Parts: sequence; structure tokens; C-alpha cells
Amino acid sequence: MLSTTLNRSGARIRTLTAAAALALLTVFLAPAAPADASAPLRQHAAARGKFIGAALATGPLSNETQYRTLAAGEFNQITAENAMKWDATEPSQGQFNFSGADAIMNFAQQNDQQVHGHTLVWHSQTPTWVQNLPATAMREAMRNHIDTVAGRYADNPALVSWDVVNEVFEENGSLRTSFWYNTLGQSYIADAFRYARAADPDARLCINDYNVEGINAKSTAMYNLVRSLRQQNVPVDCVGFQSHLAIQYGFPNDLQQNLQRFADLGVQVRITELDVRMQMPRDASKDATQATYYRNVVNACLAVTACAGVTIWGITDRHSWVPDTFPGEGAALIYNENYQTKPAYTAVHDALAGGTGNDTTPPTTPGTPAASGVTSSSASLSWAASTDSGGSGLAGYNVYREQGATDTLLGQSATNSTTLTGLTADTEYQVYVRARDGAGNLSTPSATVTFETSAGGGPGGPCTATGTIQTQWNNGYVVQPVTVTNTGSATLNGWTVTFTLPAGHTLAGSWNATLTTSGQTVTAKSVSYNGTLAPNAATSFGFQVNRPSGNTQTPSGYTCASP
Ligand code: 9MR
Repeated sequence: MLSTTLNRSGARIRTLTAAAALALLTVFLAPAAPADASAPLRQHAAARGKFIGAALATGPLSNETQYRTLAAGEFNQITAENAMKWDATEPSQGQFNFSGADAIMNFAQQNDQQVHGHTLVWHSQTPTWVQNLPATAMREAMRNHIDTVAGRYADNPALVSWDVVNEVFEENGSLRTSFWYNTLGQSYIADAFRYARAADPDARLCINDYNVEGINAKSTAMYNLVRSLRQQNVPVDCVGFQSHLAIQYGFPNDLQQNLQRFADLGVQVRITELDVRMQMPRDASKDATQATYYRNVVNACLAVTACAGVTIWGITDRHSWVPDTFPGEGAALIYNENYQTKPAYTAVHDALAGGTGNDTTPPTTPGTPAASGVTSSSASLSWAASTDSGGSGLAGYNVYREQGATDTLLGQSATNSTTLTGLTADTEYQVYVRARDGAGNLSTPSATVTFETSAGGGPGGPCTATGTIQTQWNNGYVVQPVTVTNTGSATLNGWTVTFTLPAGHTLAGSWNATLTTSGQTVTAKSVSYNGTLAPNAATSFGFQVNRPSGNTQTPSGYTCASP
């Protein structure tokens, strides 16, 4: 008789016998005394009622002993990095291939791990035979695919959840104009969830996306969609926050708050694809910042009851998608290329081992901030770092403006430096910092630093623009951010960036600038809220492009001018 139970993280465990139930409950539930400091990640995670997972690639899983040893020993949850995607499981219509997917499932069963299925319906890694179908046939192909793939593992107790739809939003929060949307309209999303529920009634069904970790246009669109689908009784049980972070773009300090607002809708939340990349080469300071990001993500999940756990998008820097997609960036994982632990491993370990929230010792008082590069609207601050001995670890710093009785929080930083922006010209600021630990304890305030912003206005000055490919797929990509920097000594009052799209590429959306095209030349103009740029200050905009299938070119010739 099949039965279903929920563990403390809400993960579903299906069992066939009482003995099997006991074995699994020991693994997933273990009300566990806090694990020994040297214990692997999975033991600490289980003691906190969470999973800690990794995405696994089938190549190294079959070829590399160290990869297998760490995958089995450190993680109690796994996701197939590619093996369960459509191009792997149904390369031609009706011809299914489960060799990679089965290898992942077998590994999980051998090692008492839960599996998150990734992914049933996505615009990427989906064969062209699907993309070219007319509407009725496409909907039926989607139903049959979900039925066959999710159905195959429906009675397997290791398979607990599925990414039913992946990456359905554009960066500005509108629905992505994928072939799914263009052929079937928005209804493909609800249909996919209903087909998945029918194929595996017990699996937790998730919607998953990137750049939704903080509160922004895209995550708010996700929030509204999940709420509206659930109001219509569409079976959406869970939301996945991919969390492909980069130390040069800052930490989403409102992650915990964002996870909580989704949890308040009644869904499970999970971190599904965590990695933290950096510009190469690695150094000790970048490693330390990266460790702080990992620690903050794990702490955010620990602080939200409905957060089931954290999956890291790989094990070792030897095998990671990052360098292929972002030339010059890498080192995004918690083990280096030689399978040695990095500070990020220690951060994840210590956050998971950090006890049950009984840390009441605040971090030490940070040093007095030093101000530099003060302009009419920005200032850079740095200070001597704090340390934390209470167990939960240093999480970051809050930066305040002293204003008598009601001090204002100007910003938060994961590291012991930050650049304040949006300051008022010609104004005196008194600023101090307080350190924060993983349990939310705040240190006593540092001494204050006083600086005065310069007068604003003046004629335009020179500027530069650089575009970064944030993500790309077979027939499109997102450029985010295009960073516009004022390199002159006067404030810019409006800017214009031009660049060239390769032949056959067409704009599919943009944000934080007004874009017009003439042939393949694109002109991007500042909008009301980002045209004023103090000397050395930077702002950014982004855009999305469709390109012919298989073409790998990207835009070139970014130039910036002020009007
Ligand atoms: O890590 C995956 C990489 O090996 C594939 O080549 C790539 C192809 O699209 O997909 C990567 O995984 C993606 C995941 O499935 C969805 N979110 C973004 C991940 C990184 O691109």
C-alpha cells in the first residue's frame, strides 16, 4: 500500500513498507542532536530539517570517483543538471531515452537522497520538433511528455518534486515570448501543472526562475502569477529561486523577505540552483565575499520555515556552466577544480551547523568608516571588519545616517565596504555602520564619519558603456547589465548608448532605458530616473534579443554620449 508522509522541510516521502519508511525517516527527519562540527553538510542540514543538494552531471558521475564520493557523502538531495531535460529524455517525438535520468535516480536511491526533477517544460534545451508543432499538436506533445517523464518516477520514493515550468518570465516581468507562449498563449502554464498533477499526484510541483531572489519586477510578476494560479486551483505547490549570483553585482539583501512573501501564499520555497561566480582570477578577498554570499543564502533559507532547502548548481569548479556562458568569470562553486574545499564550503557548513537560532552574541563593533570618492550623489565607504563568535556567523553590515532620533538605513553590504548612491547634492552626511550576524544580532554602532556631497548640475561629460551577457540559450539571450559610467568630472544630465545587433537578431524587450532601432543599430536613451549621473557614478539597463537558432553572436560596439 502506497502511503505519503511529509518531513519537516515539507518534502514528500512515499513509502511501500514500514521498514522502508523508518529508513527514510532516519535520513530526512532525524530530529537529531546538532551534528558534530566535522560532519558532512547533509548531516547538519538534516538536523535543521532542511536539505542541502547539488546538481549532478552524468559524465563525471560515471567517470570520477571524487565527484561520486562528495555527491554521495555531502548532499541529501540531488537535481539532474541536464539529464531530465526534454532534449535528453525525448529527442525525437515519442522516442524516450531515460539512460541519464535513471542513472541519477539510481544514485539517489543508493545514497538515500531525494531528487528534484528538472525540468518538464522550458523554452531552452527543447528539440526543434517540439518548437515547430502547430498548437493542438504542441499541447498534446507537452501532455504526453509530462505524462511519460513524470509518470515514470511517480512511484519512486526518491522523486519528491518537479520543476514543471522553468523561466517563463522576461526580466521586466512580462511573460516570456517563448515558442510555448507564442503558440499556446499563457494557458500552457496552467495546463502543464494540471498534466503534471495527473502524471504524479504526490509530487510537489514547482515553478522556477532566475533573477527572482530579490524583490523586483520579475519576482513580483512571479508572485502575482503564483497567487492567481492557486486562486484558480491550478496545482502550484512550490517556487524555486535559482540564485545564480555574482559577487560583482551585489547580494540580494531582501532574499529572506522575498522568500517569506511567497511562503505566505502557502507554497513551499526552495533555492534551486545556487552558485556565486566571480571575475577570474580568484583571490582570497573574492573567496571571502563569495563565502559570505553562500552563508547569507543558507541563513535566509534557515530563517524561513517554508524553505525546504538549498541546491548548489554543481560540486566542483572543474565542472560548471559558468565559464562557458560568462567568459572571464568562474570559480562559482564550493570545491575548487581539485576537489578541495573553498571558504564557501566552510560558510555553508557553519551556517547549517549554526545551531537552532540560539545565538544571542552580537558581532564585534566595526571600525570607523573612511569615506572616499565623494560626488554630488555617491560616496564610497570602507571600515575594519567585525568578527562573530556566537555561532551563526557574520552576515554583513547595515549602514546608517545619523539624524537625531530617527537614523535612516542607507544600505546593507555583505562586505566591509560599500558605495552609497542616491545621495542629495551639497549635503552633509554623518554615517556609521553596525555588523549583523546570521541570527540577526546587531553589533554596537561604529563611530561616525562625516562627509559632504558636492554641488550637482553642470554641463554633460563623457561616459562609457559595457554590456554583459547574463544568460543565453539556443535562439536568444539577455544582456544585463549594460553598465553606463560617467567618466567625466561633471554630472551627466541624460545619456545615450548605441550598439549594433548582429544580422538577424531582433529586440524582444528592454528595461531601464528607452530603446529604438534603425536597421541593426540600437539607440538606448536614459529614462527619468537614471539620466542624472554624478562623476564616477554608474547606472544600468538591460534588454533581451531573439536570434536565429544556433547562432551564437552577441551585440558589439557599445558607445556612450551625453546629450
Ligand atoms: O548547467 C546547465 C548547462 O550544463 C547547460 O548547458 C545549460 C543549457 O541551457 O543549462 C544549464 O542549467 C541551467 C538550468 O537548467 C536552468 N537555469 C539556468 C541553468 C544555468 O544556465
